[in-house]
Amino acid sequence: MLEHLKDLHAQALEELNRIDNPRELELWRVQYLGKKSSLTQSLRSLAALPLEERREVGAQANEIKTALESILAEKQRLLQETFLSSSRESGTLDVTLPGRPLPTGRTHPTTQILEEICDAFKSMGFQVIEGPDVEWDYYNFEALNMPQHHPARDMMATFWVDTGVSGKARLLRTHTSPMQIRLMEKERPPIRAIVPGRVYRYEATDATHESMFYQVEGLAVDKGITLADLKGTLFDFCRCIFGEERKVRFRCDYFPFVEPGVEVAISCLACSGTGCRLCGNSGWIEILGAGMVHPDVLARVDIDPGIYSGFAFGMGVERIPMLRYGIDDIRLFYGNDLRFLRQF
Ligand code: FA5
Repeated sequence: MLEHLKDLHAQALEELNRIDNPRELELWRVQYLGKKSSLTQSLRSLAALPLEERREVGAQANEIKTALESILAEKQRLLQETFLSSSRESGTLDVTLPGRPLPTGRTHPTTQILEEICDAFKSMGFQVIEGPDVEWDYYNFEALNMPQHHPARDMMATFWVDTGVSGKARLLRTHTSPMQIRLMEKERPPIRAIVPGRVYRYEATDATHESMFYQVEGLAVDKGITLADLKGTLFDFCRCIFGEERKVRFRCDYFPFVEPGVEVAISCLACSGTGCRLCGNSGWIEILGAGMVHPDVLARVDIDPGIYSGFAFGMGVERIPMLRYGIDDIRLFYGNDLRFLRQF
């Protein structure tokens, strides 16, 4: 056995001397140090030898293995060096060239602001939930006090998926408010939740209107909730997102599913309120609609409006970074122009 190991060692060294390329070196490694090599087999068969012989053969086999491994590493290094210097001489490889930078992705500005909005409301105790983009007519309109032929349906031109009978037709949700109903059907007060998501409107686009954009819906239902709670929550939110110095306008508006309804606008950052293309020369940009949940809506989901009350709001997400960074066209968000997206 010892003789066999010595011969093996000598043969391995002799063959290694003749090798001058990495492919042959790899074949050599497999033959002399691989799992099926004679050396590995010898080490495996040690258990069958008598104790004395086992010690001697084991020590010898391990010594040869270590020697072959280190000479292999040395040969690999030499071959690599030879390869590099010959490539350098023949001019096929310029090792001084800097590596090619890999382009790194980044978070879309809408996602960044959504995370910020969610964090602001989470810190006020709201949970974050999501709902379906394809919605039933019932949730999008009927349950929100907009039966078929109600004029308020015209405020939100709709992409219909299929036009079944009223309530059973399906559409791309025109706002996140249907989640108010889904939430109240599932949970009993106290409820405090926000719902971020995409909404769709079949309308002509302009600097502040897209046909697909994001909204964040908010809903709070409990005993004793008043308009003052809504105002406090939204003012806190605006201060948190836009800073103390931004002016916030709170005034009456109409939405069939709230009573009273309000609209919140922020003084235009692009023109500081003097009027520009972004704010349609009004000095203000409307960011959300809100109000106290209509008693009929509460009653429809079996929440007693005599005991409970609630507020709801729905904000346009893209308008927030538009205000903050002075972006004067909402269509830039989904145009996939990397020059725009790389700025955030
Ligand atoms: C609604 O969608 C109501 N669901 C909001 C609401 C919720 C009212 C809860 C009461 C209670 P409105 O259509 O105004 O309302 O849209 C809300 C916000 O979405 C607007 O203030 C605006 O910031 C944004 N928005 C509306 N239409 C567009 C559009 N085409 N492109 C971009 N943002 C829009």
